[in-house]
Amino acid sequence: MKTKVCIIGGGPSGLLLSQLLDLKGIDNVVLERQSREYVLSRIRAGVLEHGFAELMREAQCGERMDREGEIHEGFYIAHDGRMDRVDLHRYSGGSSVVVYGQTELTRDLYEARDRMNGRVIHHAEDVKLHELTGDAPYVTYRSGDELERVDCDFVIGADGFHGVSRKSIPKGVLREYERVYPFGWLGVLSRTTPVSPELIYAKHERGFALCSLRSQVLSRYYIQVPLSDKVEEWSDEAFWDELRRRLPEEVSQRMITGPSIEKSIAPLRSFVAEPMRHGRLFLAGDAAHIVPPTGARGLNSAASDIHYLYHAMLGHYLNGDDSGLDGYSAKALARVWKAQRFSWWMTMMLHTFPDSIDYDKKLQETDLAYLFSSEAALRSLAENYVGLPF
Ligand code: RFL
Ligand code: PHB
Repeated sequence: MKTKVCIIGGGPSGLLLSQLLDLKGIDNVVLERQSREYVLSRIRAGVLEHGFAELMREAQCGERMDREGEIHEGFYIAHDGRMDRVDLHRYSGGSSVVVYGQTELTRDLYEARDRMNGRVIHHAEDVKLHELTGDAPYVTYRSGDELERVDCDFVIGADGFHGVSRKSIPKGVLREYERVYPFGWLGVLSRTTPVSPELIYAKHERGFALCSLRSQVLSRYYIQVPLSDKVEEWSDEAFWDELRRRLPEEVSQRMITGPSIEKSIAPLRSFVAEPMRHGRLFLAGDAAHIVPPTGARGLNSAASDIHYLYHAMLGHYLNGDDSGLDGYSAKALARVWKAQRFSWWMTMMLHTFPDSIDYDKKLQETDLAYLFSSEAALRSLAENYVGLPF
């Protein structure tokens, strides 16, 4: 098979780029290892920044998001038994975020690809990237017993943290920066009315908790747990009890609980791979960088990569201008590192660290005290949370 752009990974990054390129007549193929059902069963992000929402609209995929997504103009930080609100709208100069699940957004992207007869190949096994530094790269994969080959101009590695693309870059070329946190998030999705119409990030000595939502009838909650915990060890009842303990009483009293429809543990990690380009391979999204979910930046950072990559591809194919492609890695990384900094800061401020000394705890308290006493600090938080400009 021959195409212009071969995209590895049919998650939100890969599908969004595929859709945007196709709308401009740039032929592409998406190779996804899993089934569509599997991809759509992953419960992940919930908060989209303005720039991402715009990109979805540009991809002609924003209709349901605009209809069903919720605009959030603020969120709460619960600490020391009280709730402080971060007024995003006020402190970001009128901006907001959209609460719309990654699952729904990915479904919208798949449906858009279907409508345009986009080529998304599922169950692509054993994907291998070849001749990335030459003029004629190609990708091979197995489909059942058949070995298939895709010849292309460019390969996009949008295959997430565990994908094959980043690993195809020689060790001597790639530099990796990583911080692994000594805890994970246990998440529960339940068909219950959310405890709060706006998100609550809760700092508590027993551990961090987050009250989020997908709609006014679908709640998403998380609690910080040790890495040694197994999801099977957490009954629904134990989860709700622990969540309640970590919230201010006025909140836990009005918590409506119900059976979990999904329950999983995600480890927390910060990770960046540099550079994000190797020859004709370009990395995007989780394939190149991971953040702990505390700042809701992961999917949003993927979106900014796609924005840069999309415009770089337009430059190449429509104007014969390669400056976007040449500048991609540096431009994307500059923004990626700012999302890293913000996510790290939110994580450090709000979690309980098993090895922290009294001095560290005092600094955490002071971070919060400073935040809610300084308009400059609130502006900085709001500016980062609603998303820095692309
Ligand atoms: P994905 O979603 O991992 O998709 C990659 C796809 O590539 C496929 N794949 C392969 N395909 C072919 N060959 C191979 N060898 C392959 N290896 C892998 C995979 O099957 C998959 O379909 O990466 P992408 O597209 O870059 O998207 C990134 C986002 O998924 C991620 O950043 C966010 O979910 C992070 N995140 C959040 N981000 C936000 O912006 N806001 C949030 O509120 C937010 N909350 C979260 C999150 C992530 C979480 N977890 C579970 C890590 C909450 C959680 C709990
Ligand atoms: C979510 O709803 O899954 C969610 C929201 C905000 C975060 C992380 C996850 O910071």
